[in-house]
Amino acid sequence: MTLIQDWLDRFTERRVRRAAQLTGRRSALTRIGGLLVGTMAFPMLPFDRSGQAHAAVAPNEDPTKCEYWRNCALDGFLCTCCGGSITSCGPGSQASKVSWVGTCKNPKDGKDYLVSYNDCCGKTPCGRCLCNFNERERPGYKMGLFNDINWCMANTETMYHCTVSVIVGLADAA
Ligand code: ABN
Repeated sequence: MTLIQDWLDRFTERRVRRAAQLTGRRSALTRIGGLLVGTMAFPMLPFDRSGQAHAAVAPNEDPTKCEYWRNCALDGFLCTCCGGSITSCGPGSQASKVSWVGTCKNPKDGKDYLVSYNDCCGKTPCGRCLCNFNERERPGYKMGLFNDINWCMANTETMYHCTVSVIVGLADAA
């Protein structure tokens, strides 16, 4: 065999092997394996879930009452009395795209939590369980410090129905 034939042989073999690697069954398995290992790595990333650990409602707590700790800076109707829950709007209404965020102390652990008060929009005012807490509220000249606002303003459906109390995280997490 001449040098050129030898080189051509090796060149062709390399090309054929490469094509088989790219399109063959083994290649597909390798890719699927890589994907699985990749997606399995995500849950190990260091997300801060400390706020969520205290998001569950304890058996001795009543989120349908204004006095329930997460409602400490809420001004509106509790969605827990309006077909929703502490964190969901219930059928027929949608969570506001913007919200008022307050700080409430959880009596169980003495820690301060950021609570997002999202209004639920697109349905007539619920009219049940009206709470009006104004802790740390400031007069209406500064919107971010004033909670007597219909936060449905940025939604397509702007009618106010009720308000949910969603824990965002620990207030002092730096
Ligand atoms: N954020 C509750 C609300 C809705 C309409 C008017 C005042 C307050």
